[in-house]
Amino acid sequence: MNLNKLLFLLYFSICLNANSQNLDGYKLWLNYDKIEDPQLASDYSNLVRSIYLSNSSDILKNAQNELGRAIPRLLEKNGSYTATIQPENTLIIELFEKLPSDLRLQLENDFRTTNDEGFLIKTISYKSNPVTVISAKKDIGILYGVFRLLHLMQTHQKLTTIDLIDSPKVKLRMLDHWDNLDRTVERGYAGFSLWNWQKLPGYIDQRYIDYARANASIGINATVLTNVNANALILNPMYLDKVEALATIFRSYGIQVYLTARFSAPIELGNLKTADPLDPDVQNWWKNKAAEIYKRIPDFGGFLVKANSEGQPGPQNYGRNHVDGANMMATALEPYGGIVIWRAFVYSEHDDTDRAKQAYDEFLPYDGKFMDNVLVQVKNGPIDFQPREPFHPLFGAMKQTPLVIEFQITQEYLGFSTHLVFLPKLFEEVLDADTFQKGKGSTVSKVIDGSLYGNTLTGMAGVANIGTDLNWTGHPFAQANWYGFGRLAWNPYLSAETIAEEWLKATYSSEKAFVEPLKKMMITSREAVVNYMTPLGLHHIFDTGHHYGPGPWVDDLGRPDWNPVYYHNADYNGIGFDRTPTGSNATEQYAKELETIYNDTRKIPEKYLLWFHHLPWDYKLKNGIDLWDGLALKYQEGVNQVKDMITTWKNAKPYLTEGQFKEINMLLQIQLKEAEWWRDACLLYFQTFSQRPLPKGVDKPAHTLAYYRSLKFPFAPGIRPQWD
Ligand code: BDP
Repeated sequence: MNLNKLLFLLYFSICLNANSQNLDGYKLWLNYDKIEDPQLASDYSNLVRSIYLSNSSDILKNAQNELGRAIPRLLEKNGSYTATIQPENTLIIELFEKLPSDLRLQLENDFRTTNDEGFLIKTISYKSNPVTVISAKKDIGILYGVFRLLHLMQTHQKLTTIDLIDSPKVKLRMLDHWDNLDRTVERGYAGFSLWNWQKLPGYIDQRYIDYARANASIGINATVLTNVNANALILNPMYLDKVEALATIFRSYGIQVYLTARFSAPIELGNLKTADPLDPDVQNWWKNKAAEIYKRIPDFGGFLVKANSEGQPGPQNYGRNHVDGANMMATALEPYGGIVIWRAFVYSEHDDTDRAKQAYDEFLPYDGKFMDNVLVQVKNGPIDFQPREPFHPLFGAMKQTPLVIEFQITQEYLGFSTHLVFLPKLFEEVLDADTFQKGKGSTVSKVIDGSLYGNTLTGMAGVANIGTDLNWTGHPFAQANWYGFGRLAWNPYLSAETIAEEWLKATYSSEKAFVEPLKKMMITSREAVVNYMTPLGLHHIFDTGHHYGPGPWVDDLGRPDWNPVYYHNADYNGIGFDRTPTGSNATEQYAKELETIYNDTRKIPEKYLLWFHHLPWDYKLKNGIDLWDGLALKYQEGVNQVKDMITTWKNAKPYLTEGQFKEINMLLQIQLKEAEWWRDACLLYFQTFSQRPLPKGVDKPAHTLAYYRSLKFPFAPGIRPQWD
């Protein structure tokens, strides 16, 4: 055999070993690739030599199924099970209350710190033999524990003396699907909706089960099946039958189902003349609807409601307010333990106040007025899921109302499913932000996990990026955003780096030489997108409707605050939105400590500069260069960062199959093209005001401004077929 052929075979076998099981990405981070390291393989084989696992419930059966799926793949042998707990067991998986008393005694103290969904994995001794125990208070904790153990194996951790106790810090860890009944997905870029309403309830797609498995593996325990721009039909018996079928599957993975409730449903479905929340017939309609739903789905989670926002009906149509509406629904759900999640994403066409201020102004006065089973869901920033926003001022300010933070996992404003952007970096920035509302250290995470104000109902929601694409999320790296959202909902204090590393190892390879550069690439990817789309605090300069590509010139939409020109305010004097006391004074909605910093151009972090200030083109940035030059260089930096990402990916080739390499390489090339498009279009447009040349180091635009302005995308994905 000649050397070339030998090298080829060697390369080929590395590729196969690197990722033989998951060529199409369907298996997500639940790959369970064979453990090649002989020592680890032998340790893990010892661990599963004799397993006891009770499987007396559907959830526990699923824990057993997962072990049955994973062990043969990881170790190329089956685990062996005993019917009762035995001294020879190497792995005992059982509820705390059912453990033999000498094991219970050893674990009692640890259990004081776990909550109902938590678990422990610990090596102790049983009848003088070492044994690893996975135990929990409830079945779901056992399932989470099993998934964690498998994750630790997948990521090649030493498990010989494991001692791990973990509980979720947030109660509701929720995916919001913006899925329509016709299976289109609003702002969805990964195909159609997973829910095949036509074939349900009779046909149970394997995907429903795999979706639930994937969610349970990262601790997600709630799913809202339908779009916030809701269709009342989902509440009809025909659809509830289908919802019930999904709920049955999801229940066995510890996931509760929620629905979006269209406020006008009593009119549309119940033939009532009004949906006024104070009308007794309306109240009864919702009470009966709740009874009907809970009869089918006893653990139904509740309703998510978008009301009086972007044309959706709501209590204000009847002269009532958000509290009236939310409490009316909460009353209907309360007997069954259901909850209402009421969204605070509101801004009005009748109000010319800075849009960034409106939700705070409207909702703060309601603090303390909602029923106990109402949570208010607030987007991470005050505008709308932009590549970068300061945190929403309601966090920390609303002290008596539990707030759910809403992140967007689907990349409406971050390059759809063609751009590699690792969102946990964005989520982390928001969660770590200090609101100062109860002194220093009052971070958004502490608001969300309830520790700041002592609320027990807590939640984190992510607008899902999942669809029928074979790999679920369109871009293979967008899987990391789903994964990372789940991990942060479980523990908002995790770092984005830890998450990137976990995901890379579970999905691709644990080789350090692969993980380290790719981790770096993932972490930088978020700053890259900010740089090439909206640097230095710019925001909402996207093209109309579909939000694909730049449209900073758009100035002709129905309401001022839908137009990019409203947000960047570029003119011959300068650029940026003045939100200080000389402008909209949105800074006053933050705690004094932050207000002072945000108002002061010398103190404000430059990443928020143009969010809060309108500044002249020759304003001197911290590095001494003019704003115009700095802005242009930031756009260029974003493009350069994408070029670096391409190089990193090329260097990772030995760890990838040809198919994996090619797929992402093609996507990165598109990302580069679009990053250049953003840079060129925005700079050419802003240059009409700055009237300054591009600084040295910034590439010359490929086309004219007129060309960029002429681009139209009538079939860009993700828009609702009809806007109500
Ligand atoms: C905007 C989306 C729109 C959503 C809305 C919302 O463009 O499709 O309906 O948010 O969150 O960002 O309600």
